[in-house]
Order: sequence, then structure tokens, then C-alpha cells
Amino acid sequence: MTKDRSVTVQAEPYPFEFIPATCALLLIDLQRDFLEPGGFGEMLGNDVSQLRRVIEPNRKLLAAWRDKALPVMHTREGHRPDLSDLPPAKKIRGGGKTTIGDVGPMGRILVRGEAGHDIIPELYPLASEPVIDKPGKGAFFATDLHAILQNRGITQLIVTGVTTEVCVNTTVREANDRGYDCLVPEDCVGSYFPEFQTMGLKMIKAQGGIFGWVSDSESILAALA
Ligand code: C5J
Repeated sequence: MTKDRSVTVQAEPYPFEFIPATCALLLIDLQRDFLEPGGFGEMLGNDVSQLRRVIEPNRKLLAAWRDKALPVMHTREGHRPDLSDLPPAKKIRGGGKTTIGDVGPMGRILVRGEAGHDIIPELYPLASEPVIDKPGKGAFFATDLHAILQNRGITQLIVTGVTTEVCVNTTVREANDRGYDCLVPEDCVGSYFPEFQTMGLKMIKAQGGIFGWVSDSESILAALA
């Protein structure tokens, strides 16, 4: 592989061509509260094994990006400790007894600096990899992600992480509207709900790739080899 030369990945709805040097691996919200047993996700009754299956394929993809010194970025969903960036509507959504900002099993839920808000150790960012703290579902809303990507000349994204139908889908839609090509490897994104996993991926690649492309980690690694 030559970093500046286009490579082709088998994907749906048609092959995805990308230039590795300007294609960032963007890992969405691989946070302890969503993925770890004993975290907020599990406390809500979700089966975290549905999300934990993405760890190993993400680890391999991340290792390849790092090995080739290609751009890597991470996001975390969460809020300031004083909750000043938490919209009241988001705070009360769901009507549960314990909501965002309250003390959960791994510290205050989705609050920056708390244990549960941090990224899981298996996929922990290097000091050189930007971490985008986002208050919303999409990684472009109220963040400097677009500026960072533009400053680095990045035009294409491999988007992985959780959850497929919420933060991954929202981010792919936001990226698409800003002119980025997005490829989503299906084994690197996860949902607590199998039907949302299926439909979340279908939505991206429908209608000739209305928001982007869908592939898998092995196909991407093969293209990079
Ligand atoms: C993410 C969520 N990361 N489901 N958040 O998808 O609330």
C-alpha cells in the first residue's frame, strides 16, 4: 500500500475507493458506560454482549491504521460536569429515576471525567489521536471535528463504534451532508437491538449509497495490505 494512492474495498452498494492518507478512522463512543458489564447501558437492561462483539474487529482495524500512521480520531458522548451543555429535554428523556448527570454504576452518567464516560481500555486513544467530546448524538454537532478534518485534508471516513442506529448513523448523515465519503464496516458497529443493527446499515447503503457505503473489517484490511 502507498498512502497517497487510491485503494479499493469491496463494499455495498458498490466498491469504495479511498486514499489512505486522507481517510480517517473515526471511532464513535466506544465508552465504558455503553460497553462494559456493570455500566449504565447494562443498568438500563441492555445486553452489552451485542456491543462487545465490535471490540476485536475494531482493535484490528485500529492497529492497522496506527501501523501505517494513518489518521485516527475518537469521540465520546458526554457533558460538562456542571451540565450547562445538557439540554433539559435530553436530561428528562425516558422519564427514568436515574438520568444523565446522576450518579450511576460507574460515576455520573455521561459526564466528562467520570469512569463510565471514558473509552474502553481495549481501544484507548493514543495521546496523538484527537478525542472529540460531543454533547449530542452526531459527532459534528457543537464540536470542532469538521475543522480538524479540514485542517488535516481529510475527505473520507471509516466510521465505527456504537450504536449503529443512533450515534453512528447520525454522524454518517452529518458527515455526508458536509461532503465526506463514509464507509461503515458492519462488524465494527453495534446496537443493543439486532433489528436496528440490520436496518441502520440498510439505511446507509440504500438508494445507491444515500449516506455512504457498508463493508466489513476484513475487506478493509485486505485492501490496505
Ligand atoms: C450512542 C446513544 N453513542 N445510543 N448513544 O449511540 O445514546
